[in-house]
This record gives sequence, C-alpha cells and structure tokens, in this order.
Amino acid sequence: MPEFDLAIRGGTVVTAADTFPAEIGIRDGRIAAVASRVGDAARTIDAGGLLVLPGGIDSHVHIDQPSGPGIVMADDFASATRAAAAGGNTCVMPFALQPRGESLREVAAAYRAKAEGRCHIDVAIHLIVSDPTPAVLGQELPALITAGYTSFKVFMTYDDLVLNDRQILEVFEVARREGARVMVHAEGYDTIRYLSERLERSGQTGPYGHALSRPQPVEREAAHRAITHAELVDLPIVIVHVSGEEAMEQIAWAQGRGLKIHAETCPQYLTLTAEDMKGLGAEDPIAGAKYVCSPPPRDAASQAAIWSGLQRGVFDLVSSDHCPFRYDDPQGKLNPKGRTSFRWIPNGLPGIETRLPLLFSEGVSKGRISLNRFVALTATNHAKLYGLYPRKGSIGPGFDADLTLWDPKRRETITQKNLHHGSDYTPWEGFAVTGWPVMTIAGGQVIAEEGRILSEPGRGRVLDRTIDRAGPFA
Ligand code: DUC
Ligand code: ZN
Ligand code: ZN
Repeated sequence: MPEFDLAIRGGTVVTAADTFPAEIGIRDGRIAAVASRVGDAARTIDAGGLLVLPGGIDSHVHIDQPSGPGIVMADDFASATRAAAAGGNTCVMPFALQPRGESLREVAAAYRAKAEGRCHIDVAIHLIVSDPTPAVLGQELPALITAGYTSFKVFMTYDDLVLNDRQILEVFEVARREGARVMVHAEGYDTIRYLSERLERSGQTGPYGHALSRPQPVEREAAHRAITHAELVDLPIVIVHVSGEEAMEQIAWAQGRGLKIHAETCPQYLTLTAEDMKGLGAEDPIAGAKYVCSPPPRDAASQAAIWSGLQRGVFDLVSSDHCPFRYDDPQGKLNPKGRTSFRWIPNGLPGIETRLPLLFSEGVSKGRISLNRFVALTATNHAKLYGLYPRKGSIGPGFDADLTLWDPKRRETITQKNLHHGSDYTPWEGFAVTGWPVMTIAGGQVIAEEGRILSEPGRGRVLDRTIDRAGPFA
C-alpha cells in the first residue's frame, strides 16, 4: 500500500516565511510530509514550474445574506464556494447577520443550516451583531463564542445595523472578556446621512453620489473613533475594508502607539477608483452602480498609499469583501429605487474569485510585494487572526492539505464568461493579469483545475473555532 494518498512533486513551496523546492505527501486529507523527496503515493501531481501555496483563505465574504426589501444577494453557498475554489481558495468566512429584534443564537443556527451540505470548501462563520440587548450581551454572545463563533462584526453605519458608541464599547467589553475577535466597519452614520440628504437636495442622485456621500474624512473619523474605543477597552480589533489613505494613517498612528489595531484592505481599493462609479461610456445612466460598494474606491493617491501600507505592514489582511448582486436585475443593482437615488443601490461587489489573481498580478508580478507577503496577506494571517491556525494557513505536517498550485507566468484576462459566481458581471471585466491559480486542492482532493470544478457541494465543512488566548496575534 502506498505511503501517501497524494504526492505533489516538482513544485516550489511558498509559505509566509519561506520559499523552497520540496515534495508534499498527503494522507487522510492532511499534509503528512514536506521534504526534498517523499515516498510513494496513490496519485502524483507534477507541479514542475509551478508554485505550491497554502489555499487562499478569504475571511470577509457575504453569502446568501439578507439585504433589505426586494434585494437578493447573487450567491448561495454552493455558487460562492465554487467560485472561491476556482479562484484558488480553500476556506471562506461569511457572516450570520442578526436583524434587529431577532435572537442571535437562532440567526446563527439558521445561517449554519443554509451552509451545511452546500459548500465546496470549508467555511467558518462570523456573526454580525446589530442588536446588543442585555440577553445578547449577557448570554447569547458568550454562549456562541464558546460554541465556536469566535469572531463578529459591528457596524458604525447603516440604519439597520449601526451601533452607537456606548453599544460599541459594551460589545467590545464582551469580546475582551470572552476572547473573541471583533471586526469593525468604520464609516460614520450621521455624517453619511447628512451628506446624502444634501446631495439628494442638490439633485446629485446618480451612483457617483455614493462616493461623494462617503468621502475619506467619514472613514477617517470612524476609524479613529473605533481605535479610541478599542484603546479604552484594551481590545485588539480588525478594521475591515480600509479604502482610504486617511483612515490608514489613523491605523498606522495607532499601531505606532503600540495599540493592537489590525487592518484589512481589498483589491477594489488597489485597482478601482471613485471615477468608475461615473459609468462613463456605458449605455445605462446608472451603469456606475456596478462599482457601488462601501467604503467606496478612492483615487490613485489612495491606491499608492494602500500599497505602501501593505509593504510596511500596516495591513495584515487582503480579503475580497465579496458582496455580490446581479447588475441587470430588479432585485440587484438596477432595482427601481436605485434609479431614484444612489442611496438605494445595494452596496457591494463580486470578488471572491478574482481576489487572488488581482493581488498576485498587481502585487507579486509587478514587484510590489514578495511571494511570502502574498501568502501572509491572503492565507496565513487570516488563519491566525480568526482562530484557524495551525489547522489552516500554511504548509507543514499536520495542516489540512489545502493547497493552490500557481503558474506565476500565466497571462489571463478576467472576464465574466469564465467566472463561476452568481453575479452577472465582474468589476474587472477585461483586466489583464499575470499569474494564475491552475489547481486548487482541499483536504487532499483536487477540487478545481483550469477553471473546472471537480468537487460536489457538501464536500466542505462548517468549521467551529476555539479561543486561543495565547495564539498568534492574540
Ligand atoms: N460592508 C461590507 O463589509 N460589505 C459590503 C457592504 C458593506 O457595507
Ligand atoms: Zn462593512
Ligand atoms: Zn463586507
């Protein structure tokens, strides 16, 4: 009987720390050996000329999430995880959103039930806390954290989600006591409302108004406020989807003072600008709706600043913030109310399948970041920050056999017709990239190869996590 179920030979292994030629032996879904030569295997994959990276972990995606009256998200768990797999990912982390007035425990159970049996790759679920009642703070949240939902997101904006400062402090306090990880959406609610109403009064109701209603100071102020609250409670936090240079400066300032403020950014803040929301040249006057997301993409100066933040270590994470709506659909971007004001255009972009190629190409192939930093930003740090390490996020004996084989020289052009998500467009249509994930292996099984999906829904598991107060990034 062969020693391994699968051997990968001839490739160059890349982790967040090292790059070296090695063979990998896989048994029972886990990595059993990494060495210059491993023993015989039932199947051998020739990775000659390829890079062997930990499978991508996308710790910020929205799947099948309630999105308001008449609006429907474009992906369910099957379509989102198949697109993720095709794009080189082996684990994603979506959100169970608590509508106000509902039990967080019931919301988490119902959301988990939607995922069970439908996923191509493993998922781990974050919570969104919108209604921190005494019962939620005192019983439900602590019980859920203990049960394996060890991270949650809070919002500083949106009518249905916003927490006030007092509520944020109280939620932070629970997270500190229970050892949970908090993600913060940092944009100021009142300032956005004020600016939105002013824009509407002046007739600026098209998609570009979305960018004008949430300028950089709106994000900068909220980031500073979140940092202040985190400092007062002595809680490490993750400020997610940082889009602007000004918010990033606040984070760098806090980090310089020794505060444990982690930051995430996304490909849209490195490759798109607010100008895209003008939809110039497109037939429909609100074609810019395709690019409406929050926070909005900024400008070239901000893009350059975020690259520098990635290089200097201000950011730990690059996630997709995949939040997919169909464009040409009355339940999506072109819903009837969205034509009356940017305020009603659903916020979010599809990006689960394009995150890794975009960052590889714009980052590694263009010499802005090293391969090792790419691995840290797209896999290892996600596992470390959200309690999946050392099970996932690197390559070594004992890790899940979640691997992506990359052809660093392959040139491709991103186009909707080749993507696997449920949306009907990609914001990166026609974007040329160098470097491509040619094979995705999850739990030792080849689940995607050259854009073909080889797994079935239900292969992926819903993972529980445990608190490790002494773990990496604790
Ligand atoms: N925040 C997200 O994290 N995703 C989409 C929209 C939003 O506001
Ligand atoms: Zn958000
Ligand atoms: Zn998001």
